[in-house]
Amino acid sequence: MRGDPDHPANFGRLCTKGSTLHLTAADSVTQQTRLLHPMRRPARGAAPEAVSWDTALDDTAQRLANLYQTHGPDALGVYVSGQLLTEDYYVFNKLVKGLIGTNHIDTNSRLCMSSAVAGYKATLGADAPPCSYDDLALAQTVFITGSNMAWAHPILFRRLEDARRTNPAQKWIVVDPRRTETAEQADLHLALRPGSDVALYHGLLHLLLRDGHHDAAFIDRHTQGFAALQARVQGFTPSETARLTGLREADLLTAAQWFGRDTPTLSLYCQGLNQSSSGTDKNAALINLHLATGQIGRPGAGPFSLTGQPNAMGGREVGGLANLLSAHRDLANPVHRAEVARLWGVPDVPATPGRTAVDLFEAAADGQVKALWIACTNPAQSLPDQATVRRALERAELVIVQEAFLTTATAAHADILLPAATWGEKEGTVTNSERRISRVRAAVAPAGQARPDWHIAADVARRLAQRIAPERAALFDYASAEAVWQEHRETTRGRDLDITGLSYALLDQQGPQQWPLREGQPHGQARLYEDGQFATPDGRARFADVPFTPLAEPTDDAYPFSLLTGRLRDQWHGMSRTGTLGRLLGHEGEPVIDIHPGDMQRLQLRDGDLVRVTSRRGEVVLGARASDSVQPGQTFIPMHWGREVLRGQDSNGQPMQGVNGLTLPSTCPRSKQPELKHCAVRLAPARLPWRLTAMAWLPQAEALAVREQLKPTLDAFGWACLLPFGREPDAQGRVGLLLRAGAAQAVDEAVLAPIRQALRIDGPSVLVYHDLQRHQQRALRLQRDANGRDVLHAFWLAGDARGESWLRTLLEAHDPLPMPGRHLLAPAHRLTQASAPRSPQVCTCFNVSEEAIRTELSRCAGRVEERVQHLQERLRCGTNCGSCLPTLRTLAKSIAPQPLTAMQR
Ligand SMILES: Nc1nc2c(c(=O)[nH]1)N[C@H]1C(S)=C(S)[C@@H](COP(=O)(O)OP(=O)(O)OC[C@H]3O[C@@H](n4cnc5c(=O)[nH]c(N)nc54)[C@H](O)[C@@H]3O)O[C@H]1N2
Ligand SMILES: Nc1nc2c(c(=O)[nH]1)N[C@H]1C(S)=C(S)[C@@H](COP(=O)(O)OP(=O)(O)OC[C@H]3O[C@@H](n4cnc5c(=O)[nH]c(N)nc54)[C@H](O)[C@@H]3O)O[C@H]1N2
Ligand SMILES: [Mo]
Repeated sequence: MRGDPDHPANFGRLCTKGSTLHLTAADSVTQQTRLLHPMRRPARGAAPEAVSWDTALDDTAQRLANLYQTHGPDALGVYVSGQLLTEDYYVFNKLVKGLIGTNHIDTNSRLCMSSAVAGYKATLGADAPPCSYDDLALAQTVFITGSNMAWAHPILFRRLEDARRTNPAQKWIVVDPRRTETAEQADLHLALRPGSDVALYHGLLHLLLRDGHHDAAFIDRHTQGFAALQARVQGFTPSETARLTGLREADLLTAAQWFGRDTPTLSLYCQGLNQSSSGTDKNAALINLHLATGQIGRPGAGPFSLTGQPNAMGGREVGGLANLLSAHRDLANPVHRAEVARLWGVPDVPATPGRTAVDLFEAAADGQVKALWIACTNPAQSLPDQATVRRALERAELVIVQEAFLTTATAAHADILLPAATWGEKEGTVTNSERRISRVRAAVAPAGQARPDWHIAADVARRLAQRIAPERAALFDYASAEAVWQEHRETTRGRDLDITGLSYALLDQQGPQQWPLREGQPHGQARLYEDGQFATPDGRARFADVPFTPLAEPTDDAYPFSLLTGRLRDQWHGMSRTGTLGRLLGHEGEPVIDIHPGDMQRLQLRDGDLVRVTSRRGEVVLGARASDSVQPGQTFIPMHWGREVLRGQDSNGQPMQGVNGLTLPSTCPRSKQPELKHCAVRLAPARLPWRLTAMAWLPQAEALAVREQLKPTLDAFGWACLLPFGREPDAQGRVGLLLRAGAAQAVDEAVLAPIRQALRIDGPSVLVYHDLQRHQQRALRLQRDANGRDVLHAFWLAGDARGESWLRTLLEAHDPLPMPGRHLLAPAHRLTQASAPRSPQVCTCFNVSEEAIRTELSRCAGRVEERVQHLQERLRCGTNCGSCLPTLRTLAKSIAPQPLTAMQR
């Protein structure tokens, strides 16, 4: 895997997930995890069986047609994804609105960007990020809010680091309740109270006006609605704002001063704003600051919403949401509906807005929506309030899952599984945050019988049309992805995102282009609104006079802790791909919840203890970790930990649903984006004294299949997690699998024996110690190396799992054992002695451990940047994707060089 040095967004840089793609797309992984052919489940709960494409497509179309004829078009719901290519998205949208005749198509972008869309439209008049990535280098103040760029947009963050290196006067303000790696590097970190953004932005506007840092001429000439907002922010005095946000007045003053400088100010923001019951207001209140200071439409300035998924922008462009139509048209607008109907060659498109993501699944849980067709998203992991999602998937009469991987939580509920080709196997286009359209090309053939999503959607559409509206079958006769794209291009004519000047050929010849790019124009537009003309009927931007509203679910006596959720550096959402690789689990290897050290103490928790996290909707058990990156009263669980990795039975005997079993379905009233970032929880030590830890090196061609085989068993425990481990495969190409579980009482041998067998910790080469009375089992799989010495290949500690860290060290080292193997069967408390846990991995690309970095740093003095450079030269860490640079810098700051000993000198 190599980046494209000529691509104007990344200049060849890749993140850890991209640079390991050749490993996660390797045959050994694909054969065990990908959905390789169409499948159908003979009955709910039964294993799915392979069928031909023709059978799968006919069956899908027939069952959709039956439900359509019995219950009408609104009984069908389609749920797609910002990871589809623009062409895929376009066909799905036309299929639902132009053929079925319902607007029940929504996407996971509802969980991601819909507040950004609503915020832009409410203020600037159109859903268009006005900035360019080049602005990162031109800004003098960078206001990063609700974004952990260092982890979630690492390539852009590298560009920002470059910018500050070139221009040391550039100031970074980071607004985040947590001290993230992004916040660590800020010149000013505003650790605001969760959900208090609107109060903060109003408070900053108050100060900007008070100190005369606003741009009266700009307000006068190019905006509307200032007076009402001005009246509102009068109340947001520094002391009141400090009270509402929990910030210091002095910090508010500094932030206002830096924001209000005459030099360009750029805001970068993401889910800390969007995923909120006041998501639209948060977005709009931030944009207010740019309008009031005239910080928009010029180089280095503007409100720049960072897009989440690779093609969330493309999805917005084709109007693939329940309230939108092609090319940024609005469903509510009869003229827009007529235009789209004409373009598609259908009499009309339905007027009633469709159900949005959360609502769609609630309607399925209530029995109103009977069919769910889910493509390129994993709602049984990523939607809030999983108990409802589960009911929806169980109650729906037909669940179609169009996926690349068979291993997702949603696939387990599918009646029909349609195998999709994935990135690198398909043709099309995507659009990034700076409105830049890139071509995506196939590098390899699709795995198994997988097909491109647009192709599958068009195939189903034609078959469905034959059954419900034969005259419309021809609407889906596309010869290629390019043909789909050309139709999409035509819908943009005369719209704000007009791309009539663009073609696949032009993209191939001249590389990625920004929209708008109208017919006859030589290139696209880098910045919008440079002339102060906004996309509103009178050309004036609108100030948003929005109230400050508290969180949907504030903490209280019953649920006293605030739970925040977000991303990890090396994982992608439900982990269908990234979770297959031990190397990507080197940074964060197991599900844990971050809790403030003071709270840990009060709850009598120590690092690694199990904690039961309970919200009004569900509970989950996971390890506790003391961390002062969260404030007292706050906790953090990465969004990735779903049922794919974290399982077990809750205290009511129900299967635990991962982090989103806890989160709540409240949404922003305007954008309908759910408040995935916050809910109220209570914490208690989880009393599961019986423990199991097993780690095994297994043949690469089997390990992931073993994991799939074991998953259903894991709900027998009170808590269990099952993950790959190991930076590299061992010398024989084996990869690691780690199982941890806990239970209130000793677990039956009938449950345990098949697990041991699956992990190959049984048979003649295994040393076993069983203490039946105390329910202790210890077992080791050893293998003789070429020199006749024993090497540890797997261990199993059940009952009492203490001592595991030492065994783990031996197992990961692949070294011959320092003592006879039977000594390792000694009781746990003796094993725990002398355990030296392995140093965590810092650089994923070059596999560099923290210990190696500490050693190297102890040998070199100098300024932080010099020491980091030294590390890069010596160990290569941080020279590929750069994701570990913030950590390297932190280490370089904190580890003092050791004076040389006489001998070294
Ligand atoms: N490694 C990795 N990168 C990714 C992804 C991934 O899965 N893994 N996913 C991609 C996608 S789809 C998306 S949408 C983006 C998301 O990118 P980000 O939004 O940057 O990532 P998150 O970690 O979800 O949330 C950002 C921060 O919001 C903070 N926050 C929580 N509540 C508040 C609040 O009330 N106010 C403010 N100001 N901040 C708050 C959280 O503490 C968190 O640090 O990442 C993209 N990039
Ligand atoms: N608590 C909490 N929950 C969250 C968030 C949070 O911050 N906190 N963030 C939310 C956000 S912003 C987002 S974007 C969502 C993401 O949530 P999801 O969309 O559920 O996440 P992914 O795991 O990316 O799901 C994409 C699926 O598509 C499959 N796939 C990959 N390529 C293809 C393809 O080409 N075609 C098809 N058909 N399938 C393919 C993958 O295997 C994967 O299962 O999660 C949301 N949920
Ligand atoms: Mo997202």
